[in-house]
Parts: sequence; C-alpha cells; structure tokens
Amino acid sequence: MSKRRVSYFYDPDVGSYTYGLGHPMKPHRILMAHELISSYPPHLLLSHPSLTHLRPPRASAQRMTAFHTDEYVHFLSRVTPETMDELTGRGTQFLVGDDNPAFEGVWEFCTISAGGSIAAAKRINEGSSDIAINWAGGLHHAKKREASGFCYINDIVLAILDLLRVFPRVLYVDIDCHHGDGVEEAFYTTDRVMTCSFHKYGEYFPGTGTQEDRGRGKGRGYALNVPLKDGMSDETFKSVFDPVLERILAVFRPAAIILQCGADSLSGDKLGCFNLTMQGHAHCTSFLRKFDIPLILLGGGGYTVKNVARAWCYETACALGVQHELVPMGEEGGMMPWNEYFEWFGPRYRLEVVKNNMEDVNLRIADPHDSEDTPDNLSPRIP
Ligand code: ZLS
Ligand code: CA
Ligand code: ZN
Repeated sequence: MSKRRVSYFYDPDVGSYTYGLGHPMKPHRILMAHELISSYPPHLLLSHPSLTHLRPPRASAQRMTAFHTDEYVHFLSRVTPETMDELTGRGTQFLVGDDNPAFEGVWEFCTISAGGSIAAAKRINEGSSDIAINWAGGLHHAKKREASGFCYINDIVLAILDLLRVFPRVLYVDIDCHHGDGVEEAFYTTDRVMTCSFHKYGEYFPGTGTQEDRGRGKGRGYALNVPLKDGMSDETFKSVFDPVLERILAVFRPAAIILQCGADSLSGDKLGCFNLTMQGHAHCTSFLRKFDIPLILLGGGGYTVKNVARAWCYETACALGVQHELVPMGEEGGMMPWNEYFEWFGPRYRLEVVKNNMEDVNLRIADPHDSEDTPDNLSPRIP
C-alpha cells in the first residue's frame, strides 16, 4: 500500500463553543479527539512524516454565500443569544426549534467548521494532499436559507462546490446515522455530484432518504439512499457498503471523494441506534483510501463523546495507514496512552468501541408474501 500525504486541519478554539446545557451536540468532542491523537508518540500520528498539521483560516461570510443566501448568512453573522429575541420574526425563520439555538459564538463556530472543509478542498484541488481531514466539519443538514439538525452552515456543500472547479465528478458518502439531506438536496439535479447516504430510516430525524429518492432531471440516478433499521452490525453494514461503493466507483468514476464520518452510527451512541464497532465504522475510511482517489474526511454527528474521540483518532490513523500501530491486527482494541481526558475513557481505558447485544433488525428473516417485510434496503438499486 503506497503512502498517502495527509493534511489534518484543527482549530484549537473549536472545543470552547457550547450549544447550551443539555444539548447533545458538543464541539468539545473535537478537542478530545485532538488530545487523544496528540497523546500517541508524535511520530505515529501528529508528527508522522506523511502528515501536515494545519490551522485552517476561518471562512468568510462571502465564501458561505456560494451556497447560502446573503440574508441567512448576514443574520447568522450577527445573531447572539441576546439579539435572538429582538430578531424573533427573522430568527424563527432561520433557526427553527430548539435543535439550533443561537448560542454564544455560533458564528465563529461556523467559520471554524466551514473554514476547515474549505481548506481541505483547497489542499485536494492543489494536489498538495491525497487525504485531507476536518473533524469539525460534516454538518450535513444545513439548508440554503435555514439551520437544521444542529447544522447552521453546510461546510460539505461549500467544499464540494470548490472541488467542482477542478474535478469533473465528486462522490459524497455519508455514514452518519442520520440522512444527509442538505447535501443531497443541494446536488439533487446534477450529474456531477453523486450523493450516497446510509442512515436509520423510520420515525427518525429528518424523515427523508428513501430508496425511491434518486435525484431529478439530469441528476436522476445520482442520489442514492440506503435506509436501514436499528441495530446494524459491522457485518450487515459491510455487506451493503462494499458492493454499493464498488459499483458506484466503477460506474460513476469520481475524481474526488468526500466521506462524512458521522460517529453516531457507532454502538452505544446517545442519539444513534446502530451497533457498529470502531473498526466497522473505520472500515469505510480504509475501504475508500484503497482506491487512490483524492479523499476528504469530515466529522458530523456523534453524541457519546468518548467514542467519537476514539473513532476519529483511529480514523486519522487509518488515513495514514498506521491503524495497526494503535490496535494490533486481529485485536478488538488497543492500549490508550495517558492524555488530558484519560479518566473519561474508563473503566477499560482502551482505544475500542465494542458492540452490544442489541438485535440487528436489518437481518429479520423476510416473509416473501409480505412486501413490508422484504429487506429491500439491503439491495439498493444503483444506476
Ligand atoms: O445528523 O428530532 C428532531 C426534531 C425535534 C425533536 C427534538 N426537539 C428538541 C426538536 C424537534 C423533531 N431533531 C433531532 C435532530 C438530530 C440532528 C442530528 C445531526 C447529525 O448527527 C449531524 C450533526 C434531534 N434528536 C435529538 C434532539 N434533536 C435533541 C435532544 C435533546 C435536546 C435538548 C437540547 C435540544 C432541546 C432539548 C435537544 C435536541
Ligand atoms: Ca447518513
Ligand atoms: Zn447524525
């Protein structure tokens, strides 16, 4: 396996923002992932000869209007917890419900998240990196003129728009437990971007992403959804992910790929309902890395913060191809070096996310006479 030049984008301020007490989205998990990455012997990860550690420039309001409306970006750049009430009329139009509070520093947080993904796209466009990482990105629900599902600015759409200036076709893959609706919608009518989301479907946010949603007009066949049920295991996931991606790569032949690594698909997530281990989740990174197509890795959801830190640290190692230095081949987990958040990783203090005993509902034997029960979702149609 040849070496990959990896850029790792991290802004040391990102962990200081909070959506508010009791809100499940915690930017602090990105700091935890960074601390964990930093705690390994430097030559293994952060100072690996193939890794460039960069602090991304903050995204400007103007860059954001490449996707979002001027009015929405202008509002977001000014809103504070105090002015939210005065702006209620406007505010409720842009920030709907309590999923998307006007928290202290929300604008700066958006400039950091989007800045990292835009900088990642730039490295890929220039050809100065083979893989670029921004764990502060991946906020896939944000819409053109509205925040949604903890996402205010769609850093993914902004990064894809940049990639399209250089590459003829871009593939977007989304393994967050939620449907990547904002990115799908943005590119629903184009054949230059293929979107592919794996997600829990059925009485679950945001409620979109059926197999029938496949793109429109020129984009018909270029959106692909894999709706899944509770308890998805590593084996079930791999059995769908590998053939779907093999086929997309062969038929669509993307020139660049973005993988949204939402970590709420891990076992034991507070909002997710899948049962993936750290390795089952990281398989997606290792699988796409093999193809030697420029790759961007982004964060996303993930609400059991210690597991998010574990997974994104391990996936940083996968980008470098050194994951076996962290978790010996054939073992479930690895020893964790002492770090700033060591006590959070008890009682085992290991680099591992293990599966639990929940039922994999995706595997329920189908009754051929009951179409409601057939596991259609395990054989998605690909153009
Ligand atoms: O993909 O399900 C919903 C919407 C509601 C139910 C929850 N209430 C608060 C608002 C209305 C229908 N929202 C989801 C959004 C999930 C976003 C996932 C993002 C991503 O992982 C990418 C980053 C949702 N699930 C759970 C909550 N919201 C939620 C739970 C607890 C709270 C506290 C803070 C806020 C209000 C009380 C909140 C939201
Ligand atoms: Ca998804
Ligand atoms: Zn999610």
